[in-house]
Amino acid sequence: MKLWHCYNARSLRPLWTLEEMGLDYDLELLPFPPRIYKKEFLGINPLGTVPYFEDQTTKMTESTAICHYLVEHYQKYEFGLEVNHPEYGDYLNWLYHADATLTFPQTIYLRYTHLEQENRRLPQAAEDYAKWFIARMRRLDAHIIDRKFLCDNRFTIADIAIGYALYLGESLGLSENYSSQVKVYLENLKKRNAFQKAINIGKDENQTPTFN
Ligand SMILES: N[C@@H](CCC(=O)N[C@@H](CS)C(=O)NCC(=O)O)C(=O)O
Repeated sequence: MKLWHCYNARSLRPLWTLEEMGLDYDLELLPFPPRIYKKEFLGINPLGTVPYFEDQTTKMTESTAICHYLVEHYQKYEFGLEVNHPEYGDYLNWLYHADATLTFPQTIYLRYTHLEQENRRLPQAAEDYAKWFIARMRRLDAHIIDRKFLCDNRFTIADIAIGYALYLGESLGLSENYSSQVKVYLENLKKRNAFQKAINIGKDENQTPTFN
């Protein structure tokens, strides 16, 4: 298996998952954004995005889908839920919610506050999508109030998928508006050994904006 990763990018989801599962993998670290600083990467992944992942003939570009693939393909159900589990629908919903609902508005915020050149920055768009992100956390706020983990009272890749979105929001300076229960949930996830290992991979070579 091989994963292409940029420090702090969404490829942290599969990297954290690989570390939790103790699977063997090769890693290629890329400068961010690779489409500018590592143009040959476009020959491997024409989207130019990370994560990019290969496992024999399997080639994937969606961070949460790679985590899901690892659970299913390697039968690592201690990190996921099987289809006949009563919370399976909820589990899938958190997996999709993580990127489609929570990470998406943050990328607009990031683009118009940090990544664009000064003269193309859009404070109004950034502010609106920061509010959008916080408003979309209502479902998580209600769900996590009496839980330590999202599904089945145990750690799963749903926590990795959502936890990364919360970690990115924190890196962007948006976490002061998190509810107290979400702050506690995120702090607990960040204490995990596999997370601590994964977040430090590539730190020294990092060319990614720090976001802070
Ligand atoms: N939906 C994809 C999005 C992948 C993506 O857009 N990754 C960003 C980094 S977080 C990227 O590679 N951006 C580089 C670019 O847009 O050139 C996922 O969840 O993995």
